[in-house]
Amino acid sequence: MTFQMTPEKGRFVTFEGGEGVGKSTQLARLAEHLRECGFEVVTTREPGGTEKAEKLRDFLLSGRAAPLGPLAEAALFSAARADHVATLIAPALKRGAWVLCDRFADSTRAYQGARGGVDAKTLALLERAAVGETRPDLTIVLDLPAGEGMARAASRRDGGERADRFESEDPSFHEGLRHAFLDIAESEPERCCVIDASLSVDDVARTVRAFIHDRFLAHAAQAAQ
Ligand code: T5A
Repeated sequence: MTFQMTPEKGRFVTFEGGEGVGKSTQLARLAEHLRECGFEVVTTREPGGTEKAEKLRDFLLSGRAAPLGPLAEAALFSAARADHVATLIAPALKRGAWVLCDRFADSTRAYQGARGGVDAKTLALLERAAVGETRPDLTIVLDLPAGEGMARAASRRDGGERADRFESEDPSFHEGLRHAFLDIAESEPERCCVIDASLSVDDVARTVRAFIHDRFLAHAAQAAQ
């Protein structure tokens, strides 16, 4: 189905969850589907998405920021996010594009907050400064037992690649992350939907598409008739 109408403003969809749950895979599948529907789609990721933010990504994921502690890491993720929002995300939304982002502010809440121990008030201040009004319209939380996600992430890495800063954390850290994302989704049900990521790639993609159509496109299709 092709949608002839251009939305009055773009849609901002984020994918969240633990390591290896299938965020990148599902983001690519949704982007393909939305492009087939006739929309402009911008795909991006965090940390990263802009030249400056990608430099911070290298620093953070190499583990060189780890000795500074979770508060400093949260500040660096937020600095990368501020540039990403101002330079890429907000302008794309303004011109009516869909922006699909692999991780966003919920990852800071889960990794540096729930697991790193940075207090919620401090994180809320950093989030407000970095994100402003550019908040996701929908966050898809892919849910999978941590062991399965870590096994998927390990099988994706080629022989020489090492686990990064956060993949190297112990299993209890990753199981805690899973619950942190579920807690976020439970606290903001109007923004978040949780999808069982243990299903096949095709089944998860179908479920994601169904959420997108229910939330955004059913109304657009009716209006276009
Ligand atoms: N971080 C990030 C913070 O600590 N704070 C922050 O604020 C932010 C933004 C980013 C790291 O930074 C941390 C979190 C992360 O540790 P990253 O490299 O972007 O690092 O890591 P991830 O986001 O975890 O990305 P991954 O690539 O590891 O996982 P994905 O994207 O969830 O999974 P994907 O799609 O690459 O799939 C992994 C493997 O599983 C297969 C795929 O083919 C692939 O081989 N797969 C499936 N297999 C079976 N069934 C399915 N349904 C499958 N779906 C995918």
